[in-house]
Amino acid sequence: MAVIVWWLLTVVVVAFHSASAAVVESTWEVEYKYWWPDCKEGIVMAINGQFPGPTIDAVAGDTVIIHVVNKLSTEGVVIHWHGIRQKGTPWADGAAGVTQCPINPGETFTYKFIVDKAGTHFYHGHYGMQRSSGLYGMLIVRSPKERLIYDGEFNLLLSDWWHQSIHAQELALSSRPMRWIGEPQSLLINGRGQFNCSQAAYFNKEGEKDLCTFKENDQCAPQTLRVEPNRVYRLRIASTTALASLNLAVEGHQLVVVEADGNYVAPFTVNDIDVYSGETYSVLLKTNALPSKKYWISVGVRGREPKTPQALTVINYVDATESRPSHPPPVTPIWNDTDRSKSFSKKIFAAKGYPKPPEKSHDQLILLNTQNLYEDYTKWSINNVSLSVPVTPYLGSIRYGLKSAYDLKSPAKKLIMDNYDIMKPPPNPNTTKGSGIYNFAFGIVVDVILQNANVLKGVISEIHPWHIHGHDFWVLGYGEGKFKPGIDEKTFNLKNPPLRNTVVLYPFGWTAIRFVTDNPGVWFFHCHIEPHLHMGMGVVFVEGVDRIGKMEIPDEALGCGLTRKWLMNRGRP
Ligand SMILES: [Cu+2]
Repeated sequence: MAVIVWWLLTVVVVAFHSASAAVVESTWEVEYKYWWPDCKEGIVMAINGQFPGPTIDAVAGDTVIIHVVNKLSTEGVVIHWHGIRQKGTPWADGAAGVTQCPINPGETFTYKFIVDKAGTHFYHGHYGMQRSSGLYGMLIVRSPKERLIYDGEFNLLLSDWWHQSIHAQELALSSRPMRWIGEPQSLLINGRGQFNCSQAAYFNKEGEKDLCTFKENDQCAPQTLRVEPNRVYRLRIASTTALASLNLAVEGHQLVVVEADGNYVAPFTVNDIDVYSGETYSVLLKTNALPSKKYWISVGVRGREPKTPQALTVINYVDATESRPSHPPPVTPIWNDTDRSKSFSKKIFAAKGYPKPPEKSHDQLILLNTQNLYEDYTKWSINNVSLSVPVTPYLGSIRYGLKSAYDLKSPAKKLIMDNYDIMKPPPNPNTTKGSGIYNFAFGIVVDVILQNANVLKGVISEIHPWHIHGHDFWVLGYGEGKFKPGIDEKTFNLKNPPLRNTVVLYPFGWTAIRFVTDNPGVWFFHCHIEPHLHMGMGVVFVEGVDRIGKMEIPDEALGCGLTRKWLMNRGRP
């Protein structure tokens, strides 16, 4: 495979704070709207009447100010800025119950934070399963000194879509017995998909749907990417799926992966790219195919048996004479070829110039991921605790020392796993529920080993993309089977591990990450699969309790639960 070099020899990480930093300010009204994301009418959570929400386009060092007006008539809302570390502004992270109270209907909350580092990011709802209802959009932070060379760019925000409302989905998952929500009806590219028809039906494949007849201005009509020949385009890809792991391919073109989760990576060339929920990538695409033709971009499901058709859109060269692509869309790699997925993950290394991780860690967590039952409700547990997020946001209860707001007992740092067989269903299916935290001193190095296991029944272990708030972490390695403490650490990549904020935990295996507790605050660390998080698959990290105790947190973030009471009396009994 030809190595394509459009990349400068070194990439220097610029922690940039420009003297000319600007303010990017908007007011966003969040409300339900009728919409046709996949040509079938549904309701979406729209921002200022748009779905997906508006793209934030800022430059590193800028201050972003978003006034979120909750125009939902009966439910609270928050917005999380996925990939933004919120240094010094943990209350602006937008995680309900962790960093703030949900914004009440009719009320406005102002998010104000600095985007300190360039990268491809997105934002999304983080209360209940609101992300699944379409509350998301892109968040692009540009570098004032961009090292990548390209002529144009496109955003591809990928999501999955159900016809059942999120309220019905939340109830189904919280029922006893649990009712599974099933696979998504459609995949969407920039909020557009086709449920009841196929754009590629003219290839007359057996059992295929009818050819789409949408009109250009329909809400489900795909956005064509118009390109000029022999140019380089940056595709900024983000996945905000509720469930689906995805694979994206561009017919007739290779992709050079250059960025992952807002960090440059050592460039490598692929024919297609896996994208898990919570991840972002930039790839460079050279338009060196026959310019008289049109080409498919296809997005399909990996990791779960796909029952959802591919999402499609088209790349058009300006002088294309074809009316439509003359080849069928790329075939998504077979869903259960986990080795292929792992080989992709293992190609990702930090670009030159990135800081190496500290040589040693001060603390280590081994987090066993299991599916369990709690009083016959189906739950996901971490070290035998299924997270139940409290009403009073941790950031507030820790700031004001309100110790009855959450469980003071921390979950286990590691289970005694000697006898636990991760290849089999849990011998005792029952788990516990809790709201305990992991408490870290400021400025230490923490390793987390995510350990996967078999689910409740059958021989199945699921994919879990884990996302951290307030940080990037180094991905030190992946392994098969059960992690062997004292032995597997020797395999860690300490030379050029990529910095990311989301990492996949493969079935029946482990994933190791390292981060520095350099950001005082309370940070969610959780599976980015929306139903899994809803069923308790997350933990909470508290960093630098003493520093949190001195923070000036805006009262507006804390007007609920015990912090509301505390603020009403300003601590007077
Ligand atoms: Cu999960």
